[in-house]
Amino acid sequence: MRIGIVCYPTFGGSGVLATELGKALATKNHEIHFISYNQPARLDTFTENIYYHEVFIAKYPLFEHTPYETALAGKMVDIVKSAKLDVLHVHYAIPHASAALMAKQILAEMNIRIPVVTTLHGTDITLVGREITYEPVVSWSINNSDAVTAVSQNLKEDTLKHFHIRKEIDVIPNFIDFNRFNKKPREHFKQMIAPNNEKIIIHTSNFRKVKRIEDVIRVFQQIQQQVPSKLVLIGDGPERSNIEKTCRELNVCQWVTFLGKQEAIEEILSIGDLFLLPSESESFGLAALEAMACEVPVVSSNAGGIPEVNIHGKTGFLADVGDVDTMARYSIDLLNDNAMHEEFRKNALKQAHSFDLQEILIQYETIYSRVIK
Ligand code: GMT
Repeated sequence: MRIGIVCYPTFGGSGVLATELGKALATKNHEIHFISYNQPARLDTFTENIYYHEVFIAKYPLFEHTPYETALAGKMVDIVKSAKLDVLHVHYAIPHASAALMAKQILAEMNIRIPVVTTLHGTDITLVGREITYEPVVSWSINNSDAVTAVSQNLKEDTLKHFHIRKEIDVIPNFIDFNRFNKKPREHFKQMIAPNNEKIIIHTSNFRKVKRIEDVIRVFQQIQQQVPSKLVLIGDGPERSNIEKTCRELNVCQWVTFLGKQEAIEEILSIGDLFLLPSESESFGLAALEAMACEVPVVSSNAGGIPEVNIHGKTGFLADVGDVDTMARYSIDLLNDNAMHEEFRKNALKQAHSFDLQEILIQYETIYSRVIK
């Protein structure tokens, strides 16, 4: 199939997932055309069957805000025609889905049929999409897409609850590529971070408020008082200076390492003993899945779709959003009990296998075939 993938090019979960999906589809001989305003972060090497088309946004003094949606729709029209695409798969409703539907209508007038598959990722539904000005556009885009997928059952339910939806929504969860995400022997690296064999706690995100990274620091402070440990923070974003401030206030700076944005997250996860994800809202929690694939148990909040990934008492523990004390208690118990920790490591890996890329890929291919027919 010739598939157009529209996504955000940034490090955020939806862009990462869309890029990895395209790369995997290309290995199965599909022709993939990425359309975005920048080269997607994980599209960093030349790969056969993959093309990248940049959306150029013409500037004009009249525009206080550049009309990205219009430029994107125009680009989609162009690529559908020139590359003879069979399907457009847009990731994140705003503004990708409505732009794709505009392109679809323009193409229909040229007697070209292009089905649109929309994948909902989370904040397009749970946060920004609910804004009173966006809601009617998001509802309309979902109802008029040829197929709609949500990355968790919880996100599907949230969508049905908060929008006016007539369209069937398929749940296709996030996936993991085990060729990349697996526990690797990285003793030298562990030695560098934790020279006295301290436990290594990891959090990775885009450092936005919704991730509640201050809770990560508060949980870690309590862990540190009971268990010799180090905290490794991967990523960057708007909350960075607040987090540094919290570290200073709680007097934990000496045990916290900020690694910034990292490409090879799996290398760092490989030396982890525990992953923390206390998010306020999380449609799925790809970061937790990546940790579990590297055999790292997870202590998380029970927000959104996280309980579909992290199983309480098996692969880690869940607590209410903001319940730092309970998260700390679970973490300390787990880190102090070698047998339980070993069992949770194995369970985490086993659970991660239920989200194997190869299986999930087939589900997307089935949807493409359905809408192309
Ligand atoms: O939360 C992020 O880090 C980015 C965000 C996005 O919109 O790109 O990720 C969302 O999509 C991911 C991939 O489907 C999910 O795994 C994340 O849970 C989801 N984030 C939220 O719902 C907050």
